[in-house]
Amino acid sequence: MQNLIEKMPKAELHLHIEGTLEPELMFDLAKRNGLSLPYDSVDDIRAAYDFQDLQSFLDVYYQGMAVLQTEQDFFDLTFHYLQRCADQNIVYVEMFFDPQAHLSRGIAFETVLKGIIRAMQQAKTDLQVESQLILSILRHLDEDDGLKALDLAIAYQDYIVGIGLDSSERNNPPEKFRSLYQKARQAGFRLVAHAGEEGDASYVRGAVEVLRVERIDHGNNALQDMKLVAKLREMQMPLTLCPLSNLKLKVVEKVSEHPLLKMMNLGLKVTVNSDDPAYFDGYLVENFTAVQEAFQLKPNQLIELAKNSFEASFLPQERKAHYL
Ligand code: ES4
Ligand code: ZN
Repeated sequence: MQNLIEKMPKAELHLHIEGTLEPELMFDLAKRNGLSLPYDSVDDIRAAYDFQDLQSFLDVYYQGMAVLQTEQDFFDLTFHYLQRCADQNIVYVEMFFDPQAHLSRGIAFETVLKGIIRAMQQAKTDLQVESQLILSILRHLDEDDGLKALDLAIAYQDYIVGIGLDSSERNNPPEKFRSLYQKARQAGFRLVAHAGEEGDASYVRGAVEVLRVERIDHGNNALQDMKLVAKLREMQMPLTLCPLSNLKLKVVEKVSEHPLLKMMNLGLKVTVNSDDPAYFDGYLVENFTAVQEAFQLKPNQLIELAKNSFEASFLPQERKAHYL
């Protein structure tokens, strides 16, 4: 079973590149940039990754990314992650990045984008790992701040496939970004949004009906509304589930209480993803292993999850077909 999980070709669709910053690299970059960290050692950092909820994680996540300053830093971050992909037979990945979290620290958009893109190009030739970028809007900031990020995405549209929505969910409902998503849709971006991680089912409904997304990131709380579930099934709306993230942020108490199997049995199109693997104790293989062990998934179910990851991707149809 472990062999199947490791060897089958997989796509990852819910991955924050800033959430792949391992403590070792955080220390290296802090040293290179002459910054001091509020931690004494790598072990000290790992010990601090004890989260109570989404916000307690986000506070640490935004602080961690302060070490990312130069184009080379963003290259190193991204290339390290894409090397992990090669190790785990992840052949295709759609990565989120959070430009507003860097712009607010005085880091230019071009610095961030150039470093990430150079790593993506090198990984394609050297590692045979393909990737695309999704610019994610920070929902705790106002829509005008997001619109500035969207304008940058439009200026560099050749390098960015889609627009997403992340950060603190509660009290920042999808409706807050109605105009931004309309503009992004008119510009031709693919659309996704985090919804139903800590927000209730109405946040998932809002993402689908108001933002008109093509994919929901998380979506756990959709199960509170069975009419919505019927609609998601009808639409075959993909949900990018993140089991170890949900465990670490106490969205679920145990992996066995994760909605993944219930959703599969309801006929929903679900995928397995790692979210912020450096913070949540596992990359994609570890997420697959956790749900296989919790639910005793059969080989055909593991294969279905891997196929879903390609089907739900923004690859062109003929490229998807190769994996289905
Ligand atoms: C995130 Cl787990 C999660 N939820 C919402 N926003 C995020 N940004 C990075 N990780
Ligand atoms: Zn996420």
